[in-house]
Amino acid sequence: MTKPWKREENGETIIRTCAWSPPGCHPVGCGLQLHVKDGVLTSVEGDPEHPITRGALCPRCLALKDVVYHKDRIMYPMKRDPKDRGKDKWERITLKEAFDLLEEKTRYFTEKHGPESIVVFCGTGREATVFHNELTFMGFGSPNACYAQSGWSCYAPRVSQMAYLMGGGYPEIDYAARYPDRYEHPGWEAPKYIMLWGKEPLKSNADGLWGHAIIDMMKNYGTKLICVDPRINWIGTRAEINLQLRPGTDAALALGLLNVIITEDLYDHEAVEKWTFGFDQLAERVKEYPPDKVAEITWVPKELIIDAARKFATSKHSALGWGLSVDQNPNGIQVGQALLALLAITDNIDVPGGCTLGLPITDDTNVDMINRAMEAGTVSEELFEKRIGAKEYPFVCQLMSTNHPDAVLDTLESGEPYRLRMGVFQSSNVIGGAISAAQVRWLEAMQKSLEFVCATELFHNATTMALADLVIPLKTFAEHNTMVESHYGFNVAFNGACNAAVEVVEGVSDLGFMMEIGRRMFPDYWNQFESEEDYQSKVRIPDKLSWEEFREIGIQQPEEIYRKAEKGLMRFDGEPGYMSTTGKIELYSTVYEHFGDDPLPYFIEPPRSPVSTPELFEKYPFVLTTGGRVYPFFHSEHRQIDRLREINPQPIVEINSAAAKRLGIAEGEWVWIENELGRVKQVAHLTEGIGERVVHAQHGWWFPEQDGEEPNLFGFRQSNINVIMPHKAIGKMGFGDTFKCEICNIYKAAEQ
Ligand SMILES: Nc1nc2c(c(=O)[nH]1)N[C@H]1C(S)=C(S)[C@@H](COP(=O)(O)OP(=O)(O)OC[C@H]3O[C@@H](n4cnc5c(=O)[nH]c(N)nc54)[C@H](O)[C@@H]3O)O[C@H]1N2
Ligand SMILES: Nc1nc2c(c(=O)[nH]1)N[C@H]1C(S)=C(S)[C@@H](COP(=O)(O)OP(=O)(O)OC[C@H]3O[C@@H](n4cnc5c(=O)[nH]c(N)nc54)[C@H](O)[C@@H]3O)O[C@H]1N2
Ligand code: SF4
Ligand SMILES: [Mo]
Repeated sequence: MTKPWKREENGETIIRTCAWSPPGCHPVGCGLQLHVKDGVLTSVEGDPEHPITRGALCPRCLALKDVVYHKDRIMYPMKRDPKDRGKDKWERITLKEAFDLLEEKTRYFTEKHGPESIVVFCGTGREATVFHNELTFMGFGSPNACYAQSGWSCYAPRVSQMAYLMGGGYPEIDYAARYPDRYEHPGWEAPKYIMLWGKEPLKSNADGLWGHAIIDMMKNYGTKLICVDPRINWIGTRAEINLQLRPGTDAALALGLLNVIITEDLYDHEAVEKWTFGFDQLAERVKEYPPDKVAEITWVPKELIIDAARKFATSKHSALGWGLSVDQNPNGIQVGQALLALLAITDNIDVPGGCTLGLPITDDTNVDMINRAMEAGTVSEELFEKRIGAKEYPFVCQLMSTNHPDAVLDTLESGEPYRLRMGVFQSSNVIGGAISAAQVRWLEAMQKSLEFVCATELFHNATTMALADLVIPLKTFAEHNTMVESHYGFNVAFNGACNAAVEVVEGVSDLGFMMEIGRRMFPDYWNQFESEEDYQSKVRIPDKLSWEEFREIGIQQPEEIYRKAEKGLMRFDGEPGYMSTTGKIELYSTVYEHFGDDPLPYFIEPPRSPVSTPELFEKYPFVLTTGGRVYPFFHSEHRQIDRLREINPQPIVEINSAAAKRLGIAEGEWVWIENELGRVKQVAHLTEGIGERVVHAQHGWWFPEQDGEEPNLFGFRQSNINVIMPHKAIGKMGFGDTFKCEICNIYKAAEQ
């Protein structure tokens, strides 16, 4: 018998809830029980009745209380005189005054310079993300929604590829996510092999895949692992095969695997015949990638490539978990295409123990807000066309409805085609945080271009200190009601209720922020919603249940249906097949061709690499990959939470032990990581788990304990790896960056 969402026990109120943000996490919605006494959160524990997490939590949720009651938390709205930017000089104001000021500035810039002069920045996965387009188009009436990672290189590339190649549906490992009885469910099968491609789900729980589900399947059902990762990470130490590739050569490796499978006739002829388009052309293309050549490119031994291909193709069924490394690669569009081909030709799509598919996304979701905004009259088609970079990068900007990140930096610097004058930061610490490359350029460009800046935040950081004129505090997920939808709706495991348990700040939730500015700017539309809960019910909760009805259910898992293409569920017209131009999964992409790229997957070297720039590589003789996730932090967050910081006190760069020895670098020493753009300092960690020619640096580093004022800005210039990540190292179609495939030199820092 499931417990109610709220109960009294031993003088405490216990609230069952799903976790989300803030503090940051992806929309995974792990199950929590929040204990409250006299209006104060006293403890946090896992919820054993949550069908997926079953009581398991990672350290960040266990430290939730430390975030909620942290001494440095922003407790009330604050404004600052623009001449004091960079100084810790804030004036407390009321929430009403904060929104009055925001409204006044929004009206001023809209009337004087056009709504396109306002740009709304948003980062990853947090609640703000699902409202980003809506807030921009229907709150501020601007077309410029910006996710500032170069090449929009997170998740969007993978989702777009699937939309272009098969009309939607995001393939995810079948870990029995949609069954209330999970692994016991009749008809579910465990994958025989899981290939983890540049993904470490134990640490990242990325997007809506829980790493511990993989452990469950390995322990209880004998599932075996193939890891494709330049590092042997924790889960890699349990893998049967590790393909330790040179960072950024993923497309070559995927094409090599396809070569083996097609040459040795290991593919599923019926699946190919019925559900794919362009197999013969693909078969021709992969001839260019025989295993010995691929071994040379990728640094993966030929025998391992052949072994992995055979095992993956001949085990019914195999699943693939594809991670961020697919996106953070200028060649990533082709990596995704080759990986989808790998699944499709081995009949591992939408089958038990293979990869499940989400249903195609319909218009009434939050994904494409533009139609709703145009209907409500908050933006016009003409205004929408003014999105920065939309004309240059249609492959990115049409489907995402946003602007192009790299084009935004160009515009901030040049004022062309028009000047961006007002910035809103909602869930993105663009300066000295995680998202942007060439961070000092972003800082200087925004200082020059943005005349008014508003940020919603939990804590001050380099972005608020350097730029904000107005700061509005955020309620954590323990302080507001919302619905978390795993995988952003692309392959939903469940929808869960996040229940408010305590009141702490004079602030807003992301939805509350949007509704308040929306009501002021576009009352005709926004006044239809009485409250945040009413909005949730009318717009987000399936079947439009009321908030009260939904929170009683708590967790709502959609039905699992395999082989949806056969059943006509992958097309809006109900016909069998997929919603692509050809009605099939396009191994040969008519859409890539239309946008001017090669319709077939191919490998291209990263812009800087031992092969593409051998002379530069002599000077910078390591391949650099960055940003592998760690338990205690979500991007730039949590650095001020002592219990979490203790786990990872300083920024760490991983170096192979033998290579470090040659360089005279010992464990725990500060080293410089240097490239053409400059250098940053991190602490060396020596390991056998990474090849001798590769290093891995952590991302998102700043030091909340240091001076926050200019010029120090919490010391981000010292250690934040994105200070030396390049601007616009993007792919031909506009997606991808080189965060996981750069080059650098490493040497001991004189001062330790
Ligand atoms: N704790 C925590 N969880 C998070 C986040 C966080 O900041 N902290 N961030 C969230 C976000 S926004 C995202 S996008 C996800 C990302 O989560 P994941 O998709 O799991 O990605 P990463 O952890 O960045 O990297 C996964 C693995 O890719 C390997 N790798 C590096 N370069 C390459 C390469 O060139 N090719 C291949 N094949 N592998 C490579 C790394 O060594 C690493 O082990 O995590 C989410 N979850
Ligand atoms: N070198 C390198 N850089 C990377 C990566 C990498 O692998 N390597 N990964 C990249 C990836 S995949 C991503 S997605 C980006 C992420 O980049 P971002 O998502 O921009 O992450 P942060 O810099 O931590 O900034 C997020 C801010 O939002 C605030 N916040 C937290 N929760 C909420 C909330 O619910 N609402 C609102 N309004 N604010 C909230 C936090 O306090 C924080 O200051 O980083 C990218 N940067
Ligand atoms: S992944 Fe970790 S931090 Fe995120 S919701 Fe789950 S337990 Fe909390
Ligand atoms: Mo991300």
